[in-house]
Amino acid sequence: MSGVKIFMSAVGDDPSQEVVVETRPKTKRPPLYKVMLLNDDFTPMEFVVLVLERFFSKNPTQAFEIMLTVHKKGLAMVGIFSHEVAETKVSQVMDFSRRHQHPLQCTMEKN
Ligand code: TYC
Repeated sequence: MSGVKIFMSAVGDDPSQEVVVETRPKTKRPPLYKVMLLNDDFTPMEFVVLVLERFFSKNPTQAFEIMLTVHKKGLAMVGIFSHEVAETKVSQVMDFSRRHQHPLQCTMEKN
């Protein structure tokens, strides 16, 4: 345990009566969020591969494999990020897809 030690005197100022209370660390790690890509029947496979390369820094082989997993299983996790970064990725994918008139859906969920 790496908490702050609190020294308190139980009985007046008598140092022999001192007790040590070790607290739990108060710094909690922020939660992480999975970003998921969802399948649909209309978005072209090449477009999904492009999204994975552009917004998730996947190489062409990784991007193709993830796209195929989504196509076959219905969805796949494409990355895990802080809340702020996950929200940005979801917005970027949704905006990009909408601009190209594809129904591709991207969501985030608490890990
Ligand atoms: N199912 C789509 C097709 O057959 C391809 C696709 C893959 C769409 C992954 C979305 O997240 C997706 N054209």
